[in-house]
Amino acid sequence: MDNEISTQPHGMEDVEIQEWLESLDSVLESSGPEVAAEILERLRAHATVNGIDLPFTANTPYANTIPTRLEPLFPGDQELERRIKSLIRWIALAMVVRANRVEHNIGGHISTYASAATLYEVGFNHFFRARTEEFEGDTVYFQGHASPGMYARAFLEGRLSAQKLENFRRELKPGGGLSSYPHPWLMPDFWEFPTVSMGLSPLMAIYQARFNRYLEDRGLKPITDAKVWAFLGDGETDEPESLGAITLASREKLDNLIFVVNCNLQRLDGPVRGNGQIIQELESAFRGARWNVVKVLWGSEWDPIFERDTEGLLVKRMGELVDGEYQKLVVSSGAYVREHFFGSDPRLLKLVEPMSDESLRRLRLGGHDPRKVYAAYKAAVDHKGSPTVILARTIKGYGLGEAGEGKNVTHQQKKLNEDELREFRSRFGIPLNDEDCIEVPFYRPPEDSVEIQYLRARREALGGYVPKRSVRAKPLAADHDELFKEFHEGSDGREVSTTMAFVGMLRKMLKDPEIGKLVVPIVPDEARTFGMESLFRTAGIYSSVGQKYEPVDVNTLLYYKEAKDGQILEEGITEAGSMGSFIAAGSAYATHGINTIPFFIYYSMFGFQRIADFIWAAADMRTRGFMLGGTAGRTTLSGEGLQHQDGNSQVLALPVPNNKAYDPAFAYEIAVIIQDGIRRMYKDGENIFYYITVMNEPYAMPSMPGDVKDGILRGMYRFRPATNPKSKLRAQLFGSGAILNEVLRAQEILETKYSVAADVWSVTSYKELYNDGIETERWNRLHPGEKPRTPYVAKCLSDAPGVLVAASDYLKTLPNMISKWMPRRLASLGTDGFGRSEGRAALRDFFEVDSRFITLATLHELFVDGKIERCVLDKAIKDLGINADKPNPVTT
Ligand SMILES: Cc1ncc(C[n+]2csc(CCOP(=O)(O)OP(=O)(O)O)c2C)c(N)n1
Ligand SMILES: [Mg+2]
Repeated sequence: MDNEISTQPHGMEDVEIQEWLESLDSVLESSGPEVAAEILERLRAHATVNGIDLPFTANTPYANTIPTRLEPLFPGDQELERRIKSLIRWIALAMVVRANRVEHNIGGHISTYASAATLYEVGFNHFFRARTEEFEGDTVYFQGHASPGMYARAFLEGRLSAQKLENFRRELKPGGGLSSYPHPWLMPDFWEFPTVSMGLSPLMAIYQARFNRYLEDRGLKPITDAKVWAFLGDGETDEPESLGAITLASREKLDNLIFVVNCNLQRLDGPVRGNGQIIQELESAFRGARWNVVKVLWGSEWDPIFERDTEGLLVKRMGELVDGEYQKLVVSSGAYVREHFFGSDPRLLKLVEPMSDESLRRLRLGGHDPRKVYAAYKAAVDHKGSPTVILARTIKGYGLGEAGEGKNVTHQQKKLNEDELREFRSRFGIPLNDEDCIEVPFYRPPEDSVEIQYLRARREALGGYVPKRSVRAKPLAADHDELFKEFHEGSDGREVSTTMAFVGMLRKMLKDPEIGKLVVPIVPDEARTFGMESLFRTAGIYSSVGQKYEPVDVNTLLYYKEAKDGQILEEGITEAGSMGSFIAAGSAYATHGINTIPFFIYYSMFGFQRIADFIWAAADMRTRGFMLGGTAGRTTLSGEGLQHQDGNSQVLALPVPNNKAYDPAFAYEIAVIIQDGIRRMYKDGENIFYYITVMNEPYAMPSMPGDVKDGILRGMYRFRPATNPKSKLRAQLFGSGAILNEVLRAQEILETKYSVAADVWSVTSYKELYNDGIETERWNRLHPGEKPRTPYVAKCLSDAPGVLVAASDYLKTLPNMISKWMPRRLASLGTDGFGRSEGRAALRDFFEVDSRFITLATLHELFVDGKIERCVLDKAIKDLGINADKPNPVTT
């Protein structure tokens, strides 16, 4: 095992090693740890030069990182803090037990908080600074499953009523309840960060800490020593996102970031690493990534034993055990510990000879000892130059005894029987008699009790209560008619893509006196793909160290300019990380009171499809801003094939309730959507965010045909009516995004070749139309006595004659889902199926969404209605060059 330290080097006398150790001790004493470290480093280099092959290890021994002699004095009243913590333990447990008595299987977690109580309480009493007028405050990501503990504390603080606690996990009860986990959407005055989808919060915290530096470097907020704390489970670190961004944190020297990993060695089903050591594994990962790692393994009761152990036997023994053994040991009797742990070596046994079995049983782990935890936190906040991770050993279900302490089933434990409740009560000294305690009341000492007074005083000293969410940014004026006007006028025949049009708007927004500074462009290594490289030079790419090299392209106009006050967040190839920045920037109106407006532009297939859960968390967090899915559309992106061609994202955006999803075709549509979005989010304070697909197919951008703004925003408007509305053969064609041009071509073919007069509608958002439809239906259902309302789609089409045909570059389900509000049957064309490596024309033929297929679908609808003869249809298939026996793109 990596952390083994040998006590019997080959052929070396004990006395020799003792001499080496003593001289190191004396250097430590006389010159301090830095000099001692320097000597060791020199020795290591010297050994390597002389051919000694030292094995690589990123691990330190299985021991506390901070030696007892360097522990700071604990500044609080330890006994009082213990009593407060015990009360919180009781209330947190009571919430879960009571909730499950009323509603069987309502759930909740006892054992997570039980193991983490000391980790949180030391933070609450001594470290977490609240947001105040004068100070931005620390940012804390609370582990989702520990939420009962946070509620219990807020109850003691007088911030949550007993009724709210009673309704834990029963939010729909009269008077409201408490959400199961941290959800800003559900408790917007309390929770700031959704953390319960495991693995998201570590990454979000890293990007939050980096964004804080970005705001400082760009002069948008003062430089402070505010910290970002993230509390995670050890099992949670298996999620790839958890450790996925840790090198960014060290590269950026984020010493404003502290991870606390609650190492109870268990996850839901059983041990995290039964056959290994999760703490050592995490230590090497974080040390390898150049984090400052602080291990808090053993409580103060162990200190005298270590002191007696001059041979390093104890550390060696500790390094030998696997977590599965530890899990058993820490909840076993003193006699068992003596036999199975110390009994492996008579010298070890001797170390604990003076101790009774009872005192062996009471040897605490580091994460349950406030003094050790305080020392670790203090070291973390004082540390400079790199982020810190604290690996704190605890017991899952601490204090639950037979009800689940350290047991594999403990994660799911929600009920305690009478004996177990009494035992828990006694163990933590809750002042309730045998009878009362069975009711598991939310016991709160009187307001003037020392406990409540102390608790309040500590929070007062730290600026107020945590967690607490408030919107602190002032609304913008958001008067941007001038800014967006030019985009209403079309491109004068010049062929541009909607991406280029968007980049033009972004460039202009960056110069705007009100929002210029607030715009945060975010890109995951795709700026050139989107033609954004001109912004490198003008806006600069953010780098906390500026630019230490002369870029290879310095002589070109658009050189790669990195700068300390650069505005663009060029994240590299990480959509997840970019989303972390998007969330930090899009929630800064609350976290920092700053209205930063993120524009995150990325390859559309790698958004909702790849990082949907981050998007869901962003939605929960009331994040504001614009996500732009670039190179969108299954047939618009040519050549790239199955993995890149996106016909999905507009569908995948449907489930996110507060996400506005648009598939615009023209520059003026984008301008209208963005201008209105800024107004809604940053002036009116709506908790929405936008997803806009932009394409790379160039075509002439038309000017806005009259005042269609309302239609653009609501989801559809008539873009080009038929020239001959009196025609006998009529149709309504619906197109979106780049496929709108195919629809317009079909309109022409239908008119010139088949005498069909078609109106063309631009459908900018099927999602908006769908939401309007279901809301109207709902209202009508609930108000049968009132005049029924009409869905917007139905209103638009009330006097629109003819057959109905829709075509989009996304799944057919999009048009289909609004067809029920249309006056007649709808034929839908879309791009269900895998993409292909091909050019646009071939792709549109393959997926049957080009002008010929739209024409055919229209004629077919007319045929079904008995308006045209079969022979017209047969001839059309031939004339249009359609292969009727081509394979079905959905299944090939
Ligand atoms: C992404 C995700 N997958 C699964 C779960 C379900 N889940 C909730 S808690 C848990 C175990 C947590 O173990 P750990 O991270 O060690 O936390 P502990 O409770 O031990 O502190 C699991 C699997 C989840 N919340 N999120
Ligand atoms: Mg765990």
